[in-house]
Amino acid sequence: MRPTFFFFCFIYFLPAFAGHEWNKNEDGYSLWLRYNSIENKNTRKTYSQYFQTITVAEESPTFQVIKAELSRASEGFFSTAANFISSPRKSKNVEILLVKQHHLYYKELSNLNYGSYKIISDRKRHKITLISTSEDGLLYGTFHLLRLLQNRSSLDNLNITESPKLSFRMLNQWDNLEGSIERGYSGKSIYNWDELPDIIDERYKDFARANASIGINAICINNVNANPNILRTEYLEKVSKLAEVFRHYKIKLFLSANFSAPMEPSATPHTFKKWGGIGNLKTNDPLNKDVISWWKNKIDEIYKEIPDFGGFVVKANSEGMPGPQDYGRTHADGANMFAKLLKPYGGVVIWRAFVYNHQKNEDRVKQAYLEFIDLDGEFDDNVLLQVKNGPLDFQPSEPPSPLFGAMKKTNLIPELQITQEYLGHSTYLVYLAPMWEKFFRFDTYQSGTQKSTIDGIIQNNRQKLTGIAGVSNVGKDSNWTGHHFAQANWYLFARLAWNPESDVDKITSDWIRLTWSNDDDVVKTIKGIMERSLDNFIDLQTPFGLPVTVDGPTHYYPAFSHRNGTYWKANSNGIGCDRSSVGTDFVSQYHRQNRDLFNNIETCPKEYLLFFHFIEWSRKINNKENFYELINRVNYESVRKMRTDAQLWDNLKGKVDLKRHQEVNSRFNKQLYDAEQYHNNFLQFLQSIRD
Ligand code: GCW
Repeated sequence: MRPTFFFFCFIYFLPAFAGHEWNKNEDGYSLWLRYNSIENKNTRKTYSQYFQTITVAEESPTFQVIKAELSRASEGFFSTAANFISSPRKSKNVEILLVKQHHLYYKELSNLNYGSYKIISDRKRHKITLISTSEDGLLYGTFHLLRLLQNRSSLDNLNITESPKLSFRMLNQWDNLEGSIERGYSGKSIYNWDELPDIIDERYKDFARANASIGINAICINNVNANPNILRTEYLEKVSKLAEVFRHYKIKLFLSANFSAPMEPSATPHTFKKWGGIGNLKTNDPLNKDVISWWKNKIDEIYKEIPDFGGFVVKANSEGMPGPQDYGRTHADGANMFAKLLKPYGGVVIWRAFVYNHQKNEDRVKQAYLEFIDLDGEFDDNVLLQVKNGPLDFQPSEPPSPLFGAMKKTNLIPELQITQEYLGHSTYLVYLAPMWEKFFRFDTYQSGTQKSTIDGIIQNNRQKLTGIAGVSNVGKDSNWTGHHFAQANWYLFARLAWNPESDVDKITSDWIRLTWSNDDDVVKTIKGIMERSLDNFIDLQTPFGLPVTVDGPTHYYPAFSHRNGTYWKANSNGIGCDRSSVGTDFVSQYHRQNRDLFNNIETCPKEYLLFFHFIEWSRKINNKENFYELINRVNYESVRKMRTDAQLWDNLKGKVDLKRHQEVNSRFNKQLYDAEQYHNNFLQFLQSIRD
């Protein structure tokens, strides 16, 4: 080829490729906040007519955040700087308004939950009005509006009203002070404790921004297996810097508190030479007056540093953590001690219900209920009891915890796990939407409530202290979550936290459009891969709801033989765990309708079959197969289906950006290899017990 011809081709085709989303080698850091250039000329023209001027009449740190976001979007979409004006009288085009009492929409908006907003547009005047009674609402509304441009929706004649259904939409980070993350698979903790409070990493802001963009408004920044040192004065100075960053994004900071902090040495000679502000008491008894006054001083100190501090998350008397029972007190005694001290500041205590004891001669899945049911009505009204979605421990397939139907007088908030502790870490592509959707729609049959499904129950708490927590999957990896697709679980969690009744299908499409592509075929293919991924995973690792088949330390590698006899058993007759009324009788912790459903092998949903029943290998399941044949086939097919989906992804080469495409491909390769091993381990195990 002659050089001039080559040069001509290069120049000629360059513009055609330059604007395509898939031509850029993105690393995933932008998450779903990609404001790529709008290629379609008509769309670009219509959108830019709306965006010629933007009226933001108020000034505050959060308004600064809003303006920065609009500027970034304007640069990205139209390659022009945003044109802000501050006088509403001259207002044209986009107008961002904090409504005051006399305003037309004031009444409507103030009857809705805090953080609500409206987006209204007028096509003829090319005018979009975003209004709310709070800065929070305007922040969320701004991201909503930009989402419409990102997924190329029409901006004409909008009439959107959005209102968050839960008040605390919270992330729990299991980050340790030395930089590791418990059950984290995407690098180290984002917090650089050694550098704080002097150096404020940009990532803190980007993290807050990402969370605000999907409505998260509370973050507990340290592991529930809490290191008491976070309560030392020197750490609180660092924490307050993070709270400052979060505040502008309307995020409240929470801390996990270690129940034994009062007894910690106030200063240790080596590590905390000049550090103080903690401990030295002889007891942690929550009814002891010195302990109470120690916590009071600590809480006063925290609020002096962080006036909008959210409160504490407490893991007590669970997996070796200290708690009130060490002193013969109840969980309510412990929680209420904190609640009373936090109340004057408007703080809350989030008490975890994840308790069990291997020493007890009782089916582990029954223990949390037995521990808490008699305490219903005993908790102060600023206590929120945080209950894991399932009664065992974040399994790929387990029934909802019976506590959601049972506790009537306690503020309950569910805890979901975004990080994939039991779901293939950040190696497997597993989209958790189907699990969470099923959880929210589960009917507890609790009487006396307007809506007895879990999404209804959790909206009914006293004084609107409602919420939900998700165990974060964020780390220092360049794409935040290790696997590019793990971003979807973070995104989906937050959107469901905003409204657990939302249409999951719609949110999934949104995420794909914002993160990968607006091409309908691409969206359809990716959605299929995502939607099938959980079932495939369940069939591979926890077929028919057989819980915990992974090894102890990693929760990743197969360990069927080792696990046999813990939460289920298998022998030459069959496999599973009898939790029916003639077994451990766990079923009786549910209301009658569910008890009957789960109790009967014929009606028990197949995804929970081995969770509730011991099934004989020879049991005929359908016309062709007995249970042994069925479980073998299902387990084998899971790997085959994963392979098909990996191929579908591979076929998208050239339709999404190259670097991310390749990175997902290499994770798929590892997933397929590991899945094959898992399947083989299962086959060997079956053979060994049937021989
Ligand atoms: O699932 C188990 C995890 C622990 C975790 C615990 C909990 C933070 O294996 O790593 O500890 O649950 O939720 O408290």
